[in-house]
Amino acid sequence: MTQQPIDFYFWPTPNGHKIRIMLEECGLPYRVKPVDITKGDQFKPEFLKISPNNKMPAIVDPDGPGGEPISIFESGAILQYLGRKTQKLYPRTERARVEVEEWLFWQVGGLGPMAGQAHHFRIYATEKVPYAIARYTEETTRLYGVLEKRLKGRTFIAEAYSIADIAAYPWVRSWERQGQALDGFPNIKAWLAQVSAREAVQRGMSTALE
Ligand SMILES: N[C@@H](CCC(=O)N[C@@H](CS)C(=O)NCC(=O)O)C(=O)O
Repeated sequence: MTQQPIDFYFWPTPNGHKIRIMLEECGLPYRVKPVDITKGDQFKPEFLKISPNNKMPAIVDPDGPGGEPISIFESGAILQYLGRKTQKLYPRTERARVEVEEWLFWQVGGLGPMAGQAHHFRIYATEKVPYAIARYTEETTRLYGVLEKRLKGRTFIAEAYSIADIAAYPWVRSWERQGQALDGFPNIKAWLAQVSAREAVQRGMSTALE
């Protein structure tokens, strides 16, 4: 049976791009449903039924478990679901899976929120708050240091290219907006080049809303 398209609730931000990259990597058909977070679409009652935390990305897979539709919010949960569904980029052996999950949760609980706050206070905040700028820029630098160390002697974050790389990539790619410099992070530079070279990643970074 051919797979029906997944409804993909998207706005072009790093969290949105994680899922677009995964859909492209897995070759899954999808239909973009724009959620314009600059205009408040995330608060619409129809969207809140899918994503009660009023954030994109979210998906509705018409062909979910048992052949019934399923809706999923939170980018980490979506990446895991798509990895299990397709058996791609999410290893099945316990040791390898735990390793991917450690770095996936490191991204969704650490790098994403901290880099997001750095973006916010450096670029969008209507008030310039030096303490907040310094706090989030420095914490992001610390997290980049952790990633740099992890990538020493490795091509990818876990054993092989996985959802852990997909989660981190759109954030690290925006390093300049977070007040970071990559001069002291040669392993991150090499990793960014490896991941950027993938065609599915290039397609997944598309900002197209249809
Ligand atoms: N933990 C969430 C974060 C998603 C998130 O922060 N989405 C932002 C855009 S990058 C959003 O939709 N913001 C709208 C709002 O907060 O009102 C995930 O990983 O999916």
